[in-house]
Amino acid sequence: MQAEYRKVFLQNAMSRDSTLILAVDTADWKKAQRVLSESAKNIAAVKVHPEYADIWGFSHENAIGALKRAGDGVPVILDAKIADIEKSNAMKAEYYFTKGYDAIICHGFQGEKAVEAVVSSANKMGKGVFLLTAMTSPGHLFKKEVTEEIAQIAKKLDVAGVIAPGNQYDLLSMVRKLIGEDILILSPGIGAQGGDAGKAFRAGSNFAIVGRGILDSANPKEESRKLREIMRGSIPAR
Ligand code: O7M
Repeated sequence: MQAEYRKVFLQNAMSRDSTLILAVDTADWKKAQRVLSESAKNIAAVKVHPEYADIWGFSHENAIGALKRAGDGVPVILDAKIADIEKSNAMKAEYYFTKGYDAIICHGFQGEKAVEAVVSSANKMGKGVFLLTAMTSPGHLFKKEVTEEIAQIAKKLDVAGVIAPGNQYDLLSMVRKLIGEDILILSPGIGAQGGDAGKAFRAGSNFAIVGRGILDSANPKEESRKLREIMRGSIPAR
């Protein structure tokens, strides 16, 4: 069932001709709206933290609607980083999916059963799950063995995709080997956190998640166009 969502996500990316995801990380809604509409033609999706709806003064439903309007109908991925026990994870996933988010980001370190709760909620509602296998932050505690085990959970549950650091290429290629060719890799850490889109792409990433590199650039349209070009070809014809 996650394979179905993956197909929908990929078809969307192909029809928008982009594998760039904009992280709309700004408390200023006017800025978010402006940058998103300027870069809409160059992006496949947006990623948003759950707090922004409230920060911008919207309900979740209205925030999703406003993002989609500004972004020419882009899918909205919720960066909820769900990390709880089975029952609580199921509650959180259902809550957010009911609001209208298209996909959700979930931690993996809480174990397979707890991740499965998010996956089954997503499957019931035709939504996607992206599993976090490691983080970009300096000094993160995702030891290689932990990332390996989370990647194995991703493969076993056949999630739509995983999140793997776009600034740690060895880790990225290790994740790619473990999950196989079908499961998508979405990579943050490009630009402001030192990662290079081309290197991430060559290490096995399919989608670049970029916030500050676009939001803080003098020309978001041009910056997103450049990143989109660098990532071109990151989803081989399937
Ligand atoms: O491009 P940036 O550095 O301005 O923003 C990166 C975004 O990706 C920001 O929204 C972070 O919360 C997120 N992110 C990371 O930076 N590192 C990670 O390891 C994981 C994420 C993320 O998206 O997790 C799903």
